[in-house]
Amino acid sequence: MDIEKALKELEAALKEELNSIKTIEALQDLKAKYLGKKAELSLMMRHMKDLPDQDKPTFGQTINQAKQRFSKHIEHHRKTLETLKLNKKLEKETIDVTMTAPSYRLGTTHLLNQIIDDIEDLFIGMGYLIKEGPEIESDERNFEMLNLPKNHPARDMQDSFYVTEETLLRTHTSPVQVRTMLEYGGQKPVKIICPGKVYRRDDDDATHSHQFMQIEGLVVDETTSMSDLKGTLLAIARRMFGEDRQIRLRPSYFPFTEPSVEVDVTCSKCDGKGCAMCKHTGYIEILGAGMVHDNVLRMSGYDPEVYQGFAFGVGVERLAMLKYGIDDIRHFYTNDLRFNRQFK
Ligand code: FA5
Repeated sequence: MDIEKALKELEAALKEELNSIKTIEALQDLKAKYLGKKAELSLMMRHMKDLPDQDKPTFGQTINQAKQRFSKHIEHHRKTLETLKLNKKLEKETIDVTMTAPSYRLGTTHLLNQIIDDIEDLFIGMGYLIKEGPEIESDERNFEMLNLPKNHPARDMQDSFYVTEETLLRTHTSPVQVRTMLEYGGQKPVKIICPGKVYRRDDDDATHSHQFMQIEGLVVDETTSMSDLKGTLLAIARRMFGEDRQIRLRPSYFPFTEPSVEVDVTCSKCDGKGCAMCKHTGYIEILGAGMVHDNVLRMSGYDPEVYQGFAFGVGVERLAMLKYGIDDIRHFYTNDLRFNRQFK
């Protein structure tokens, strides 16, 4: 058998067949046909045993060289196929950078968080720390340690959601006052604001929600006076409603402060002249405040003979409603994006 001739013919046949191979899978089959165990090349190898010993090495070498050439042809074709496939894929995935892209609306910080951020910014600038407390609070810290013992009639001012007999969803941010004073061990001055969610069993209407936000403020040291409180409240009023606002304090009652005050700000709509928004009084009520009650200081470890302090608590929704003329508190929670997007 003329092995050289046979191999040449086989190689020519392989090359011919390769021309019509268009897929990797078909190439795989062709490879098996020409280089597999049952391929002609492998069968030729079997003839080796019939050859005289001196011819065997040349015969083997010739077959192996043919094998290498066949493999090369197949591999070369594989690369060509892969390049074609990749090019096709890239062609399909071509990006037209000149096309106009769909526009995405960016979200905005919720108005209530904007107000909180703004007030935090104001108070951080005055050296206050920001403190937070849990929304599920003990009856003791929410009421008792704020001078509201069990069965105290003033508890009716804040109708509550109890979780167990001794725990409830906090009705105000004032328990964070207690937590901080206890943490400081009655030893060092306190200067904090505490923003957070609070809960009351109030019926939802245009101005009341069962869940709302408050920001509490507390300063305790050896010299704090009512005039410091008034200056601080004026700073809040001006930050929220404009630099030309004035405030007035009216006597009020909170069990945890003595004296207690309600704070009104001159109406920003009529500039204090009287209009529908301020019910023709020229003033709008914005928050409750007072000097920390001796009992509260004492219960949290501060000696009222040495320390005194002021505190205030403001409803964030109320501030936002007054600032932007929002007529219904429910807008804050119904998540109508058209409402939210107005406050970029
Ligand atoms: C308090 O919660 C006192 N802890 C505030 C305080 C702190 C006074 C420190 C003195 C010293 P009051 O119950 O008034 O106070 O609530 C404060 C503010 O929360 C109100 O002015 C109002 O803006 C807001 N608020 C009260 N109830 C609701 C409600 N159901 N929905 C929305 N806002 C409310």
